[in-house]
Amino acid sequence: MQHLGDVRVDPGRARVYEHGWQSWSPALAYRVGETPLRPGTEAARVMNWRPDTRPPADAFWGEGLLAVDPGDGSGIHVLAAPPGADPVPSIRADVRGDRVVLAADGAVEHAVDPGPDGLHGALGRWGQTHAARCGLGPLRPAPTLWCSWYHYSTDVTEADVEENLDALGELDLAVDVVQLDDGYQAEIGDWLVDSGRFGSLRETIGRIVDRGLRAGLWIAPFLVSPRSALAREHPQWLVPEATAGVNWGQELRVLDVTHPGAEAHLRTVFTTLRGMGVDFVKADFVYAGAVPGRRADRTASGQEAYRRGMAVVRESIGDAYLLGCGAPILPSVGLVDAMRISPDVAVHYSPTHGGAFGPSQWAATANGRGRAWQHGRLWVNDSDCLVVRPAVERRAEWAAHVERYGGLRASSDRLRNLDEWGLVTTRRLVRPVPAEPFVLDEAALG
Ligand code: 9PG
Repeated sequence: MQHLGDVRVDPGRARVYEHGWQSWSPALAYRVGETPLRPGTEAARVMNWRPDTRPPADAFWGEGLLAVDPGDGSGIHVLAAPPGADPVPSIRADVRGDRVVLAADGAVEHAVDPGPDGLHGALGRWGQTHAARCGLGPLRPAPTLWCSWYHYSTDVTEADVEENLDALGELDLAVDVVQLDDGYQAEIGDWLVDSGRFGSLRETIGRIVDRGLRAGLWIAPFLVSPRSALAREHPQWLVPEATAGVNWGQELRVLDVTHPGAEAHLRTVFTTLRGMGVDFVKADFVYAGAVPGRRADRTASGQEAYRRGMAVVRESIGDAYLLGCGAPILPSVGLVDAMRISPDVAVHYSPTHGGAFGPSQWAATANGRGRAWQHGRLWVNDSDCLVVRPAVERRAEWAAHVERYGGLRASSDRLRNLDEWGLVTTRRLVRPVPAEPFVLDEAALG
């Protein structure tokens, strides 16, 4: 690591903002005496932090972005990767009494923003400038959604979608897109093969479109299950020995999009889905595409492979709306319309699995605030779905969070399970939001 300089701070008031690698990684501000969250397991490090780095337990660590508020009004220090940095550098901040010692493993720009609006103001201005330097065009506001995941999980069936389509018609909800999540596919990687348990993807999409709604689909385009037909038939399309972690009870392999056969396959998958009527894509677990490894194109880094893979997705789906999820944040600027900026919400408030930053209302809320400055600048923020059925703990707090920080508004309850409050709240909050920055105050960072 190269030393970047020292910042003098007021140890009682100073804060450090760590920006994590991908959607599900923590992006939080800490007081300098606090201990930052770190992965508890190897799977969490790969899937929720960054596969190619090991953040220290005793120092702050940002992936491509870290900010220091000295707490004395002298301005916010923003340390950030320049546009196109590959690899995105890691930035380290060690607290030594009344100094914060900064270092990075690659080129980093260091600016002092005079404020006076704290970390959020400085980060928002950094985001605005970064977007312009990346040549980002106008942002597309998100459609409103109904999503199957947070009630049905992988057990969703064609009949469940049908039931909610009926309910949407009866309940007067302003939903544009019905987005089918994980569960329709035979295997991770075999996206065009129906799971016998689900029913028919093609017919489900047809039913959505027949009702005058737009069809949305979840897919994890760079993941391959070792159990899939794809892995069996085309082992040369996988990045040798690379792992994207563990989920669905299996170790996940990585698609090598720099292999011409794999790239052609990716195009076929997305043009076929587009041809079926898919008009909204939730491209999930896409950090996998950037996992380092030996690819067919030896000149391509993980990040380069990721960008190429996402470009293939974009080209193949035409003007369908593209939501990134589990996505490396800085390398995705310009590639997606909307971005999940938090771990998953859950029925419970505190994490019950997946470690300290596992699926939970607490973690989703913390990151929704920590990345609120990105909305309307880098993309539309997806702060995760509104879930307001009676079973949801502290549901009014979650609804208030979605109302304040949700740029993409999606309902993910079984609609017939909503009581009167849940229904009124869903009607009120599932509506279009302008793709313009939120007005934030310092309370946003907690
Ligand atoms: C479908 C889900 C939903 C959800 C996504 C994503 O670290 N993990 O093991 C991990 C697993 C699942 C997950 C996030 C992290 O959820 O965010 O909205 O689409 O996949 O499987």
